[in-house]
Amino acid sequence: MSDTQLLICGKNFKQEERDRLSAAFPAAFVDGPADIAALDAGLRASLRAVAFKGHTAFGAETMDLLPQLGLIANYGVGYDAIDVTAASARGVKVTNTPDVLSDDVADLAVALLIAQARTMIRGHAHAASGRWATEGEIPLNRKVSGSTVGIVGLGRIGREIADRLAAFKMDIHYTSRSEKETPGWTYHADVVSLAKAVDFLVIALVGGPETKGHVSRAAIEALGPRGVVVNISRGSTIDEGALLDALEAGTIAGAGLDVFENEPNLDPRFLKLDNVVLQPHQGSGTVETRTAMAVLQLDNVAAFLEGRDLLTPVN
Ligand code: 8YV
Repeated sequence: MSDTQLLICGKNFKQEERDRLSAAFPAAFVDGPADIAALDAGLRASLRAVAFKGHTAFGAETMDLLPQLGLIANYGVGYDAIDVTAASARGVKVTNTPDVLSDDVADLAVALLIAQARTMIRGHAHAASGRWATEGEIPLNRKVSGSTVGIVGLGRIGREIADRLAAFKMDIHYTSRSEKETPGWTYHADVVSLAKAVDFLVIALVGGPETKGHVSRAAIEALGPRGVVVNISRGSTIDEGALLDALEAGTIAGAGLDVFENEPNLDPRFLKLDNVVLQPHQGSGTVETRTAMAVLQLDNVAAFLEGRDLLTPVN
């Protein structure tokens, strides 16, 4: 049997993140959960912790390949790729990286909303191509300050988004599992009622089976022709087919999207639209925040392997 206790699992780990983890603990590396079965059985038997980064499923069968597994430390606040019920049933703890990324994700949500409403992608192309000088101004666009926004999910990130948009003098509406203490924002018990009441709908839900398709075709229809969807959560939280239908037909005005159902392979229908602003799931993607996430993940691994309390357990 090997004495390596840590497995770094995820091809998207940056070299410095891998180096930081393996400087703290001798570690093995795989590209993703599907590669764990191919590891030497002696190594698998010694592994006690997995540092995980990615969005491919980490399920019960993978856990069963690691008989000493006690921790899956996720790089990210959203841990929908990990079967937490299966982990709990096996006595495996799961940790995530909350809070440290909320500012960045909220910033990107606001940026997507403004970029869509103010046609900034078109504006950039117009200025950068020289057409401004030859063709004159772009068409007038749309005022953001003072409009009405609905936040779907007023958790940590949703709250940061709402606080920012309140500074834009926007009228804030929201849905949440229960009504929250707010400075007079309007609570809606369901997403269709929320969508009916607002122009901008910002999705800040957790991912996973409970929220799959939560922003339904009916909610998208309720948003109406001035409606703009912003999604920084998971592609799964909205009915993506219904969203594409509405964007193509112009039954809503547009969308600003950082997440997609089948990312990084976008539905090709997205690529033909001119009423969307698309980003490559980069909500938390600043040097500062990704460093903080990596350090928090390592701190959880260290706490576990050294027998201390976990910092940010989810089960
Ligand atoms: C990812 C995210 O973790 O935190 C989350 O839930 O979606 C992101 O921050 C990041 O893209 C690494 O996979």
